[in-house]
Amino acid sequence: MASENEAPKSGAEHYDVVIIGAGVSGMYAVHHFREMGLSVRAFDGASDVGGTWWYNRYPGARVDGPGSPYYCFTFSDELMEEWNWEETQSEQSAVLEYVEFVADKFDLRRDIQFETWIEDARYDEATQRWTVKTSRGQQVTCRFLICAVGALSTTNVPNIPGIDDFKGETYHTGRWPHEPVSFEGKRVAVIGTGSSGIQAIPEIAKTADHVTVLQRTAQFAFPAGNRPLTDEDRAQARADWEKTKAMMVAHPGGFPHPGNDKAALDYTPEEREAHYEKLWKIGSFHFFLNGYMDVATSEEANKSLSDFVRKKIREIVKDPETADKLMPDHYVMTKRPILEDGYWETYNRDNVTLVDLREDPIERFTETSVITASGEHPLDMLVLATGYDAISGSMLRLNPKGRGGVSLKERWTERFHNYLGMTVNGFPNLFMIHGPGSPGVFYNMPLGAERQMAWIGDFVRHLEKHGLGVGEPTIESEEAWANEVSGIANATLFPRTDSWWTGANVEGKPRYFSAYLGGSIYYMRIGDVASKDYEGFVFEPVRGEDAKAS
Ligand code: NA7
Repeated sequence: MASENEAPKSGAEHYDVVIIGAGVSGMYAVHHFREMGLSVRAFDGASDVGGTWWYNRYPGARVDGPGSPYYCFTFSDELMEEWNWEETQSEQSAVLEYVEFVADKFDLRRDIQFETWIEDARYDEATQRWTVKTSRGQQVTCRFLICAVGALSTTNVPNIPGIDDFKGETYHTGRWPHEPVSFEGKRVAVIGTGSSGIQAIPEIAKTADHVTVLQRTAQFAFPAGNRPLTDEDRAQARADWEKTKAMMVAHPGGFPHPGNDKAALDYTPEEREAHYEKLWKIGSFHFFLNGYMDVATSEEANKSLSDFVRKKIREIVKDPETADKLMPDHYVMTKRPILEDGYWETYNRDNVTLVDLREDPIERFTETSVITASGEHPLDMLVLATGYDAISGSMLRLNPKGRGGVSLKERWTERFHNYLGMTVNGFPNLFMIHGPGSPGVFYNMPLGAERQMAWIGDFVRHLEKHGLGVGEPTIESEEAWANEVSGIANATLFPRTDSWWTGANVEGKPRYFSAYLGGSIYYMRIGDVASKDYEGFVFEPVRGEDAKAS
């Protein structure tokens, strides 16, 4: 359990490193900088470690990537030896237990203060230090500010007329209560059919009286292919761990799979169909790891896969009208690929109704119902599976103030200016983890955090070695990085679809594809910058004794 919730201390506290967030990335940051001999303090609004995994307790929540045992930290071989993953697509509770185990093993909580929000973060040019103010009234200064604030943590709550008047239970999947939620005998509406909605809907439908799914965009979803891991699987994973880690580092997404250079258009339609059938049976992320690489770049290749999935949906969903409403019409993969377990079959149940909001939009909520163009749907509960102000949203919520008191919100009006996906001009010694301009959500996130933190650690050593106080990127290097990020994205179909990757899910947000799609190339690029004496950065010498690390 959380142990570091002591009352605020009087006077300012000083650390070398302040870490905002104690999810997977923030936890590793505590360990990494502590190992470097720096003084460290982390803060998190939650009551314990885990970040997204602490908050997302909705029914059906599971790892929806390539899965266990490789969605994990790699910095300690003992973790692979000691932790027994039970399934390939681990449940949320299993991932949370794992991160708690890591926190115990490395005594991370000693340097983490929970139930504490950072209300302000401000750079002081005279001392070359950041000062953060906490919700507990503390003032804490540091030389290095690590923003491990989460790429999927600021919830997106729809602004629908009357939604606040609704008197029934209302839950967002990203802020699910810790107490059990019963759906028994209840009429439940779910808004949202992204990863969270598609995981939650089948579970809710098992016990609810009725489920009304309010769908804005029909989605592609692939079988999760979850299976138990056996003792043999675990023994094999342990025996191969050294080799596996090297594969993970080399792989574009950070997973232990060989690279893939097969192109759909090099095969006949029959060969493609047979390959897709095989992958559909295996499930998990194999469509992306072992599928055809041109699906993300060629309209024709993309259509071969999207036609296949549409056919599968029609085969599973019995009512043709419902199946019609479930037909996705965007390029497959250009919204976050979704793994499902019984989602399509759920529409064969008598207690589930699908409302296509494109044809039948929501007009408003009342105290007891939602009214769409076609009529009123009485409700006892509303589940918002409406996602996040992703990638950039949590940085903007933090809204640090850099040189001259200029806030991130002021700098990020048109675009999320950054260099290497980690640093921002005017915000010296501030580092973002999994921020815009980095591979972030396109990469195995614990491994990505480790690799970004290794780079930041080297940056800190560079400052120490050369008697420098702070470093930050130039505007020119930010522009060049923006061109690089967009250049890679524009060679794919990803920017052509409205998604949280492009910021289209949040009103008023700059709309462009902000992730670095180059995968492992990213880590070569940042290594290259370091090896060239941090090309693209400017540095200031340490300004007097007061400015030195405490
Ligand atoms: P997502 O993938 O952003 O899904 C949110 C869903 O909610 C999606 O279907 C949205 O439709 C829908 N949505 C959002 N706002 C509205 C409004 N106002 N009206 C109707 N429907 C709306 O979030 P998830 O939580 O499912 O997944 C996020 C990641 O978490 C996921 O990739 C995993 O890695 C874990 P849209 O498609 O925008 O039309």
